[in-house]
Amino acid sequence: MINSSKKIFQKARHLQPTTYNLPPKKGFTVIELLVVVAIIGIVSGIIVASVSGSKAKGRDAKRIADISVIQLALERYYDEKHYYPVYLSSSGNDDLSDYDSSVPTKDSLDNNYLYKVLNGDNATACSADCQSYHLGATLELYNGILADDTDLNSEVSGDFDGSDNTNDTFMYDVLPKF
Ligand SMILES: [Ca+2]
Ligand SMILES: [Ca+2]
Repeated sequence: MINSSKKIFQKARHLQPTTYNLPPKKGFTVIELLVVVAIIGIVSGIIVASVSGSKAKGRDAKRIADISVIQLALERYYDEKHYYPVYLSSSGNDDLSDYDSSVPTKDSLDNNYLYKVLNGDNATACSADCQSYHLGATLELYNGILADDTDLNSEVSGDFDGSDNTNDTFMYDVLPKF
């Protein structure tokens, strides 16, 4: 073992260092640096956009879920009183949130959900003993659920326009389920 190590050492001593004719070292050119900076900018822009897009998607999912929660509470209210509350939340006495304070009335960005009581025809204004309602939330991104929502534009004073514009307005709106 010691002998073979010695032999290897002796062989290694006779090896000549190898030299290569490498071109002289150059730094990056300004253009190369600019290209790298531009690529980093584009990549980080894509990452930021996808992260903020997924956050918006999450907020929209919560809005859609909240609308279902509100609808269920509205039906419980209706079962008891045989009419829908005039407001989701206000200082008045006939509010859904007075009936059940756990029901969400705002999204995570503090925007109120949209709500208007209507008569049973879904086309005329109602102020008491209301038999229908129009409920909605503005989504941040297009969502497949918009293909099957109500899109009601009743033109009743105080009601919101439930129409969707596939470019910029994603208004998820519903009427009573039953
Ligand atoms: Ca729609
Ligand atoms: Ca709509």
